[in-house]
Amino acid sequence: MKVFFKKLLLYFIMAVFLADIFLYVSFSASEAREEVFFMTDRGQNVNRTASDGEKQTYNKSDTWALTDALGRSAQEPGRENSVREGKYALIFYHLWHNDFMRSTVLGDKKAPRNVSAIFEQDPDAASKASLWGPEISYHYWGEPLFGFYNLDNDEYVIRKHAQMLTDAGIDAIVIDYSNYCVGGVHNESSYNRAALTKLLNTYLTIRTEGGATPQVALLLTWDGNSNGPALMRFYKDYYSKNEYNELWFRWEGKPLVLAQDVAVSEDIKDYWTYRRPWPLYTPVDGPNAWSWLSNYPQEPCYTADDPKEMVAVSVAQNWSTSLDFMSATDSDGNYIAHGRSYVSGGDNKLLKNPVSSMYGSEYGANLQQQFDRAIEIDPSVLFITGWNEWIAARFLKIPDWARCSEDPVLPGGGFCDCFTTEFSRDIEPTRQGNLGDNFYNQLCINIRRFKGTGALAPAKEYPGLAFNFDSPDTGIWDEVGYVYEDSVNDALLRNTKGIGGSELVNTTGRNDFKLLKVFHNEENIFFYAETTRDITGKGTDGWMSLYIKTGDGESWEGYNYVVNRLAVTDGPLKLEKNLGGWNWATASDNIPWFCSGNKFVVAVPRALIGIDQSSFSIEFKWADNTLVEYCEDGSAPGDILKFYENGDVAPNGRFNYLYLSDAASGEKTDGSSLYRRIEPALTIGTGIAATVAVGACAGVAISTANKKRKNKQKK
Ligand SMILES: [Ca+2]
Ligand SMILES: [Ca+2]
Repeated sequence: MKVFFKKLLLYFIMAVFLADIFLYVSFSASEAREEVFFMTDRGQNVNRTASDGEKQTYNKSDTWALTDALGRSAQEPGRENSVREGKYALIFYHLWHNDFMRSTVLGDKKAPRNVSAIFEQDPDAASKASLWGPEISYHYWGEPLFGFYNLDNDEYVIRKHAQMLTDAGIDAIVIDYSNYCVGGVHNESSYNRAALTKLLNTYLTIRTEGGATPQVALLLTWDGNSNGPALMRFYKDYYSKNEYNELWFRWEGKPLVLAQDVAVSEDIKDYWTYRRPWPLYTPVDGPNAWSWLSNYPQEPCYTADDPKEMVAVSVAQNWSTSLDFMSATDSDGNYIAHGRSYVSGGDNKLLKNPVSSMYGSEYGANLQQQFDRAIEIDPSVLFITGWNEWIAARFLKIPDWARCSEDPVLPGGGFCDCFTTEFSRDIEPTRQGNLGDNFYNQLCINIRRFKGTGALAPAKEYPGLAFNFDSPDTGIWDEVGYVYEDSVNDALLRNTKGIGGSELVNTTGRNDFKLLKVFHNEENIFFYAETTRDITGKGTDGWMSLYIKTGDGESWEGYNYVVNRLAVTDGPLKLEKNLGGWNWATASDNIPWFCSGNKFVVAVPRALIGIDQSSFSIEFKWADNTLVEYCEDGSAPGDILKFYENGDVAPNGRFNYLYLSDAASGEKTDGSSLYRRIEPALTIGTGIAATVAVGACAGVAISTANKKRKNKQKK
């Protein structure tokens, strides 16, 4: 009885604040439609001073090579620095999963429910009420790569996100507080206090360790009257505390907040730089307003000084002629929101299955069109939506403001801001559908287009110089070698509970790469890896492996060769050549190596990897303990997403280090050729299903892992 009452009360509270939001949106939407303002040419951008926005620590990720699962590449660095000053990239970020899922988990034993998985199992799920959670309960559109995480306690994920976003060139996360203090009333369940505190403290720790994180800004509800009470609360709990000072994203010299200065007490009013949140997908109605979602062609948000201060870029949009649902259908039952594959002016698919591979969601055609538009305008800031929203409430009655949707909805219900793989707007990687890490890499590629790259100096040949494996002297590396860095403290361990109580465990963090060096002579390329502590784990598969991309021949995810993939105990290491997919053949079983303390060295004969010319460029990557799940035949599957999840890799994620000999040109591709390299997003994405290269073998391992997790959940 008690639980039932509590549930009713929670639903009532939720309904009240949702209704508040919707009423306000409905009002301002109709108002704004009356006077749609189109931005035309407003002249040149203004130059900003360095104090306007703080830079994250520079980790040289803009000089790393990157080619994604679809063959799309990032612009490579040239010999000269081409970083464009005064350009910033911000991304919309969510902390809400635990607080907003709390009542759902209490009221639904099957929570968290996964909308895309429900449709994958039964394409007719929309007509079956029994497959869904209660009305107004939250559902995930898919499962994140890192599982149904709870940021209140999951430092592993906060650290992974910080690293991935920094590597992508994101300057700040903008945390969604649009649901907080609606109506001016503090509500602990939408304050996300535990998650915000955990995130800020973890960011501070990462910085203390010498690592990099994005800066932080908040976005409050667009009801200006509610902003005052909210800001005063945030000031008391966070902004007034000196230790957090360094984390705020500063704009015009002060911490940026997306809010209005209405009803903020005078003593703290001047603390922030304000930008008014603009919730519609139309151009803003005046200066100093920022949108975070906009229909193509987006127009710049502006100030009196800067005609193109910011342009919004989004993955998908659930609004066309009226604010509406991602699950909206036409009268024939075809889904009509602007999903991941949607292209303005394109030949878009109208389908009845919202997870159909016919969409080609994985190509991100919508996001590419939005990026192309924004980069063409070339504002000071790109504000990208978004990273990790993941959840939306299930409505059985469509509210009045959703004018395109049919009411009554199908028994499955309606979902407003995110729905399925196609109809969602998160960039964070997932195994759902074919999305993989495509959107993350697309983000990296486009931010690099916008912000430019650092310089990559030529690597010199040292004729006659060699590392002597018979009489090893690691001092040689103090004098020579091209130097690369990897983040420290990123060989992470995880043991926490996710949403719904699932155990999220990862024990693969082992050797933590720190410093990597390379040099070559006429015959060999010498690779050196240094870790933060003494190297452990000898005798296991995937121990201190070196992946090499020469660009020639068969490859797995671009890698033509790998050194030390399989367990060794003694004797020389194996060099393997790729035979296509995750199939390798021994090219040499005589690779010399050295390991002592925290130092590891191998020499790869150039002739064996087809590098016999004086001028060459290769990409390489170190990986430790990423191969830890096995197929039924005992072999480890080739699953590149494990580079994000397991052990440590250098450089991070799918990136590779570039090693360009001094004779190699180092000429960067110009913007136009780069554009051609990512253009397939627009042309292929019209319906050809892609295959993210994960072998059948990987499927076995993944489903086994899922079973294990389910079993743990039952206990
Ligand atoms: Ca590391
Ligand atoms: Ca790393």
